[in-house]
Order: sequence, then C-alpha cells, then structure tokens
Amino acid sequence: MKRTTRHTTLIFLAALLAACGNEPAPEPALPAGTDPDGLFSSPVTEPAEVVTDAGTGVIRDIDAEGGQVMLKHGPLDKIGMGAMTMYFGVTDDVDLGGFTEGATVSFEVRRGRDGSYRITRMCEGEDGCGDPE
Ligand SMILES: [Cu+2]
Repeated sequence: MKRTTRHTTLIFLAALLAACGNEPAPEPALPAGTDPDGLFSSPVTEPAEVVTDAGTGVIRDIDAEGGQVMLKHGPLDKIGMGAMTMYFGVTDDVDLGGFTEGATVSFEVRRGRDGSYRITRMCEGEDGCGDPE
C-alpha cells in the first residue's frame, strides 16, 4: 500500500512539472512609444512584434513596379537595425514615382509580423514627414 502511494505522488509531481512546462509565456508588453496612434492595437491578443521607426536615407535605386526602394539609411534603433544599404518594400501609400535616385529622404518604416520591413511614409529632405494626416 505504502509503495503505491509513493508512486502516485511521483506521478502527481511529474504532472505538475509537465503543466509548468506547457504554460505559455506571458505576452511581452509593447514598448512605450512604438504605437502612438494605436494603429496596431487590437482587442485580440497579438504578438508585440509590429514595430515602427523613422529615419533618413539616400535613395540608391527605385523599383516602382516592384514596389521597393533601395535606401542607404542611418541606424534605426527601435527596430534594431544599424546603418546599411538595403531594399525596402513600400506600402500603397508611398508613390515611388515622385522620387529620384540620389535624393535624401525621410521615411517611416514598419516591421510586420512576418518580419519584413516596409516603408509606410517617405518624403524629400531630412526633416521628417510631419504629422500624419
Ligand atoms: Cu536596413
């Protein structure tokens, strides 16, 4: 009888440990200031992986048909990206036809849940794109 009891206790402990291991990690809070307009807030629980940042860069190439632009950009700390030259996709709000290679631009970029970066706003000059309409 005593042996059976001990065995049952061990199973109980094992079940407890297994339950702990399966517990989902708590959702990390969205860092302050990453979503000032609440654009990406949702009542549904979503991973806090949509992050935006703003920076400046120089246009190296424009692929208007492909919807992407190559920028030599400065560091983008909020999305954890150092200075580099790379292609960004752009959202439908960005009209690449209004830009020329070699232009210095300000831009806003968003990292989607799929991990890709897309430019959501872009304008000439280094002074930012102003407040969103
Ligand atoms: Cu980059």
